[in-house]
Amino acid sequence: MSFDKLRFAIQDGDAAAAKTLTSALVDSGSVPAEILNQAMLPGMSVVGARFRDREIFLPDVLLAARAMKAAMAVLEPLLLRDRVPSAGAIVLGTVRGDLHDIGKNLVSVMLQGAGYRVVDLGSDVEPDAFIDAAVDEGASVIGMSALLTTTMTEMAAVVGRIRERELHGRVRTIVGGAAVSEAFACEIGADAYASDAMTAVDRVKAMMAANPSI
Ligand code: B1M
Repeated sequence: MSFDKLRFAIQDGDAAAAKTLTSALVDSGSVPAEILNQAMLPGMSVVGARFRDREIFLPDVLLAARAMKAAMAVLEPLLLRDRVPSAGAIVLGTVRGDLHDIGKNLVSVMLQGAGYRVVDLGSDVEPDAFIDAAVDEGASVIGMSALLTTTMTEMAAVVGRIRERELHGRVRTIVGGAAVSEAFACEIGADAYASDAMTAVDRVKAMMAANPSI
């Protein structure tokens, strides 16, 4: 079965079809990471471009997001299947004012798949809530996602609060999301940047190796 049908189901916001097609692809032996990278993510990219070009509107994006989540629900257990025992804890969330959580959820699944315990705070997370959770959970890494140019500045607020609370060097930060770049991460003093979920795992591994817990 081709990946195109699933890509179209996500673009069209058809959650039932997205779920059925993902299950069918899995049953026919397709590799979960390929389903994700060759059908689901390209589908969301098309949705983003169409929304930007005003070819579709917010309700269409919401439907596409639901379809993406329905497909992810099928893949998630498979991506987590080979999980190894916890290699450390990481606090993860989407920053204050930002409700986009699909990419953050993907990062969470990949990190869990790599053996990390993820404390997922959800979306619209206050700066100090990230830090409180890291202290409470003994997590040496805080991961932040931002999709809006208006909310990416919240990442700088978290980095600033880590310094003010004298936790710098003990709690490290990784940032990502469509609005964020390597240059921005450097500018705000974040410890790492990742453009995608797989790279996020590599960056977290490197940080955890240097500093497994606070
Ligand atoms: Co919104 N939205 N949205 N949206 N939305 C964008 C981000 C936008 C680029 C669309 C566009 O104009 N082309 C635009 C932002 C423009 C800007 O700021 N420059 C936009 C806008 C404007 C808005 C609203 C303001 C619209 C409005 O109300 N007028 C509004 C804001 C609401 C809010 O947050 N306060 C809004 C709302 C929504 C929905 C609720 C409808 C829905 C979100 C549903 C949800 O997440 N539960 C939505 C969606 C779906 C999108 C697009 C189309 C798709 C985002 C997505 O899920 N992509 C998006 C367009 C786009 O990004 N091209 C858009 C798939 C996902 C897998 O990718 O999240 O980038 P992404 O994650 C990647 C990497 O970035 C990285 O790994 C992931 C996988 O490889 N990554 C990390 C992500 N987090 C990471 C963290 C890391 C490391 C890597 O370390 C911790």
